[in-house]
Amino acid sequence: MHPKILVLNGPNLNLLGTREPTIYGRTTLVDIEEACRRRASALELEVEFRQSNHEGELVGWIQQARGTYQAMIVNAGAYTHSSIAILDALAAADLPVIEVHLSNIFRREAFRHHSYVSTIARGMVCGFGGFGYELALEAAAQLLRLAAEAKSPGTT
Ligand code: CA2
Repeated sequence: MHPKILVLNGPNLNLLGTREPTIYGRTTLVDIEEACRRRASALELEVEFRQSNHEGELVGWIQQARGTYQAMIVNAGAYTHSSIAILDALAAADLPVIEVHLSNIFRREAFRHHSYVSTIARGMVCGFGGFGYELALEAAAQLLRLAAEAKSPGTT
């Protein structure tokens, strides 16, 4: 069985490709999900791709991730900069987290420069649009390979 990766998307990301193309481009979230599926299959990973506009729903999904998924890729949208509830849930899940943002949050307004998610993430990809999700999958695959190798040296 392939390792399972949960890809979580926060509020307003369902609007991708339909509004504000100068900031977020013309790619839709469905396009990004399809690209993730192709990349995951090449990397021998399984992906579950979800989006919610509700903080509590995201927290619920994160709480349920333990035991089912081996890593999470998280674009918490605006909750990145505000949600201690999402941070606490991610910390409790105790799974490797890779943070993704479409835009380079450090080139934008000062309030986007702080990320609660970053305080527990293994790493962050930002500024590469939807392609960043594929880079995050590559990083997840590598993290999981290294963890498997550390557990049973010489068998992978
Ligand atoms: O760059 C990112 O991926 C963000 O997580 C996107 C969030 C923003 O609040 C973060 O600071 C950075 C916003 C997502 C909103 O997406 C929209 C897409 C199209 C039209 C309107 C909003």
